[in-house]
Amino acid sequence: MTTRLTTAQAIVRFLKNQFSERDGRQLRLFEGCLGIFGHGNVAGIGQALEQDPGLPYYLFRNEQAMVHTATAFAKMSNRLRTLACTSSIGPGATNMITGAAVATINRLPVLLLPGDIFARRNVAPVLQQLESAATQDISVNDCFKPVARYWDRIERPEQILTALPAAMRVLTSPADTGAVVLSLPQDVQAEAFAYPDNFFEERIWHVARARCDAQFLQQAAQWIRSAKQPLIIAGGGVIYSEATEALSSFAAQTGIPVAETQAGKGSLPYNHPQALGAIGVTGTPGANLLAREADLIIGIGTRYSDFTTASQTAFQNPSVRFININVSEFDAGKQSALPLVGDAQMTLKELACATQGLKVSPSYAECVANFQTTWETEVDRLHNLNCHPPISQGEVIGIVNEISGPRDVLVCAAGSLPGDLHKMWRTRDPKGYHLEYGYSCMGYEICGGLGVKMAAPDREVYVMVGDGSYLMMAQEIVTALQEGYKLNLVVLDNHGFSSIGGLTRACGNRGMGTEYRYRNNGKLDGDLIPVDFVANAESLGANAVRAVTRDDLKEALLAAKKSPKTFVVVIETAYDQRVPGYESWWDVPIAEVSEAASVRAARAKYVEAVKKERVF
Ligand SMILES: Cc1ncc(C[n+]2csc(CCOP(=O)(O)OP(=O)(O)O)c2C)c(N)n1
Ligand SMILES: [Mg+2]
Repeated sequence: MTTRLTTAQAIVRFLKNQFSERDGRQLRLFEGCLGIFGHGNVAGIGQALEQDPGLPYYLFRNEQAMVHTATAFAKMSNRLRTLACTSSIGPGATNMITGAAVATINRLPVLLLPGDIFARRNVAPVLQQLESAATQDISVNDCFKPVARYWDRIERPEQILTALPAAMRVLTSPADTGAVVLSLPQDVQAEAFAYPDNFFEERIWHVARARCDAQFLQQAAQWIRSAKQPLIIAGGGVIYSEATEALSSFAAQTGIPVAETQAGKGSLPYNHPQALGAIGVTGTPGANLLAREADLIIGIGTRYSDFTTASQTAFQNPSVRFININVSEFDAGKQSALPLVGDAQMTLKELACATQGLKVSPSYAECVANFQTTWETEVDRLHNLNCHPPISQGEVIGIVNEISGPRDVLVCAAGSLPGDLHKMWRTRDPKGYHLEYGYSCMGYEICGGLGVKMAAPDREVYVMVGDGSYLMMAQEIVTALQEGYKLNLVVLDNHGFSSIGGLTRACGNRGMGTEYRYRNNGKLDGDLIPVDFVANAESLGANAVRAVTRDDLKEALLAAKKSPKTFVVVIETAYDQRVPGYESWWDVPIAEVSEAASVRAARAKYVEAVKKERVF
């Protein structure tokens, strides 16, 4: 039996019948399709979505933003669900490239369906087509190739019979997942074909809990038994695998302390006896000092980014060894580790059995406990600096943390906030801390918050966003209002880039181009440019208030909590009242020659610091 459908109609019918399953729990793989229509998709995918409401359509304002929303939705769903994204050809398509990179780098599944130029070719160049004198087999959509985990161009309607299952496999593979791009030429979308009916039957994609090699597991248990100062680094994989309880009992059973990456924050509640908090460039003193001395690192679900390894200066014990638990062979092999290629939850449970009776020494356990107590005192200090307005960013974090509920979700991505949040945010729920820090993409915050809210409407979502990121991408506030998803947005206005401003000064420079100022005598050092973020948010339809003092901020956040509609709190924060770094370093190369003495001094320090970088 067959049914004649257009390629686009067949794609929509197929997508609404896909499910994921793990641990007996079945979910719709695609909760809907986000999009912006143009001539490259409106008569194809657009027609199909209008005809078949089984895959709900959500109108967005910017294609990059809609991919971030889909990515955040997938992250909040522990990669078991996602959203599809449809765009027109040309700029609509290329606007999605940054979003694809965010998804792929963070190992999160999104399905992108950019329109493409005519397969038929006779009417070329069509509006928005990139021409090449050397080939007709190229379009701007080829730019997706390096940022996609699967890329295909559908030149004939029957190609989706093999392309879609391949795409689904990648999306539901914990090891291979990322952005999947199916380029859909405008004419092919509208072409009909007699598709076999069984292609559209409900299909369940089982997400396996892979078990690692049994011999490697025994070897790992031996290494753990002989270690004197072992340390666990929990990455995003712990949370995606829903291994937080297994990690909590393994840490409690063995006494091995746990440090968290940005994606792994929330693996343990902040007050778990073995929790050391953040590690790396934006880490706590306890995590970083123990990493420096550790003789064994157990990395779970981590990519070992430079922020985690402090640009490979974090692990200074000459005989340090690594055990990596990871679903991806690629990540498991990093740091020349003993690779336990498998699911985090499954492997942790097996490792707990293999290390029964093992306990770290009492002196090591005491050291961990001391670090924890001292750190909590430091966080309290930073939360309560009581700076005169403008207040400090640390105080804003403390107040938002205090007013948000234990199951609420904090969302952020770029600027100086991620580092301060990584250190200071007291996470109480495995899904309570949502940082996009693989690509640290300015603009992810608000549309990412929308994706989180779509995935978990029963939780309050707090988006903390710098003025720079807000100015880059705030327009999806309109989409949140359109869909009735309520967000709590906190805009921290420090008139520019506190993060990069601090960085450029640390490199010996004077901060050119890092504050929002008028041009004055040829330079960007005039008065501050006042931007009325309250009026801006109100003009988009949100409720908005300005807070100045700590009390104002508390009052505004309580009003936001009660508000049924998206609520924006704007607060000016001190540009240079920063949370310090603790026992870490980040490799940002300094000019080797310069006319400025400050740059030469920074270079001299840099040359020394680089010597600590290790190759494993
Ligand atoms: C899309 C994008 N462009 C540029 C950067 C580099 N960058 C990182 S932080 C930052 C400034 C962010 O400003 P703001 O949001 O106001 O945060 P603040 O630094 O003031 O905390 C820039 C430009 C980036 N991460 N993402
Ligand atoms: Mg700023």
